[in-house]
Amino acid sequence: MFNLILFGPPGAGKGTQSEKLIEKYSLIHLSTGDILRSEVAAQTDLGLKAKELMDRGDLVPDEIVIGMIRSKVESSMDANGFIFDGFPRTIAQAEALDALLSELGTSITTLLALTVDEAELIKRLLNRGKDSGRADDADETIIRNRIAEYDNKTAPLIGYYQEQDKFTKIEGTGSIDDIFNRLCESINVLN
Ligand code: B4P
Repeated sequence: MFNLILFGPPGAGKGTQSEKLIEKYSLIHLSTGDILRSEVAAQTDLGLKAKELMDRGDLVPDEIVIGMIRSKVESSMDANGFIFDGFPRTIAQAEALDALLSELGTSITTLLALTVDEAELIKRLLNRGKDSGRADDADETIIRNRIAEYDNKTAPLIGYYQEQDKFTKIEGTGSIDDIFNRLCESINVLN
């Protein structure tokens, strides 16, 4: 299996590029943000717990997202592989993902990290907030909190994957197609 983590701060283009990559490489897209938003829309118990945290720009507790990912991965083990988009976001999530994949006889192939400067991230998210209906895109203070959550809890994953020799940086500014081509070049070396 080819198992890719698409990594980067909020607004780096993970969701945007995942859509294109799943089509080209026939991978299953697992976005914890999308799964959580569908739980919120369906007003499930999990969604009700997650909504307040997401609206503030805080991370949702590890146990919740790890449980969601486990059930999705286990039910798609006949796939060519997965794109993990927005997951893992903490060291505990990364350790749980490694343990789950090893239990299922597979592993992470590589992590591609989209790099975008903070001013551009804020601009993109505020722009999406004009019509996304997402409370977490609508307000600059909340966007800055999401970036702070990334800096404090998610950025330490860089070292975790560097130690496994699985970390590659990809320039995340420019046109969507140019960034897609950069990602494909890295994937084609490994796939
Ligand atoms: P996510 O849904 O993962 O949201 P995100 O980080 O904002 O990334 P997204 O994929 O949506 O945006 P993209 O960069 O593609 O998370 C939302 C919340 O869910 C989190 O804050 C947290 O509360 C919770 N959550 C999710 N996963 C979790 C986990 N594992 N653990 C705990 N909590 C979790 O795009 C952004 C914008 O930029 C778009 O409008 C796009 O059109 C635009 N864009 C993309 N590429 C561009 C380019 N090249 N040029 C110009 N604009 C571009």
